[in-house]
Amino acid sequence: SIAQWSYNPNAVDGPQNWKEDCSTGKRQSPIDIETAKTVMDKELGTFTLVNYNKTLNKTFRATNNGHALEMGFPGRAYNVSGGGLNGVYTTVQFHFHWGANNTVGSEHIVNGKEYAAELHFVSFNTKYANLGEAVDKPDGLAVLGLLIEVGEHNNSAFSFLEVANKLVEPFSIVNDVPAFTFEHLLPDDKTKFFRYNGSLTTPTCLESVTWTVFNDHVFISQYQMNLLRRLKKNGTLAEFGNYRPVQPLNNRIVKSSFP
Ligand code: B30
Ligand code: ZN
Repeated sequence: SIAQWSYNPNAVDGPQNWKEDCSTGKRQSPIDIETAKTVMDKELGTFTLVNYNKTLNKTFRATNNGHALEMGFPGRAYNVSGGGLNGVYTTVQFHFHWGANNTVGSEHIVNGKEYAAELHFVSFNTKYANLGEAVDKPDGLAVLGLLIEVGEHNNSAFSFLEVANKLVEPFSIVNDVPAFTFEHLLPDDKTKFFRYNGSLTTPTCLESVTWTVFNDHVFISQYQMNLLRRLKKNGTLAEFGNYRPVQPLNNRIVKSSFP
């Protein structure tokens, strides 16, 4: 089925009217992380990020998938474990969410504060055969979320964003992006993070994600931010961005790895 959905808040297919788990779920994402209500959990420990510090002899696939800029990776080279995750998760893609201007664009917000963009490293639990098998399981996915601010300095780790110039039209693909090192995209301090059980932030909003949102932010330049804003989906990505509004916490507890 070709389910139609958009980020237009006033449209019949906008976020308020998304169907399936988006409307019926009780562990939906994103959320507002109210730091005063988080509960520290010493057991969360630190992440083991296999090959995140290496530039492997590979190429990545960059796509405008119609709702975001996504970088896909072949094979199962990049793994995430530790950090309170049960088992080993293998990274399949990362993508960005952003806004029409720098005051909006992140999906998660912290104490009501929105950031200009958010990066999601998406990994699936290797106890499942593939992403498709994992995507509807309660422990199927682990997403690492990074809050992005627009800073004065140019962060060369994000220079791959130049590929956005070739991804302006929806469903464009660039297959031969030279591999780069993920570690430089992550905040220096990876020991401070928030943890909760949530969902995919796009339809069908399946409730399969163990969420990590790092406490420290990363910076991109205004020029790099504007590269993301060039992507089109019938014009609506530039107009409304591609971030979902925050969802009810319900009875969930947000843990923190630090006091
Ligand atoms: S997110 O990190 O919560 N924004 C998916 C993974 C992570 C998030 C959202 C969605 C996902 O795997 N969706 C199903 C597969 N998608 C591919 C994709 O990720 O781009 C197919 C699709 O929707 O039709 Cu869009
Ligand atoms: Zn996302």
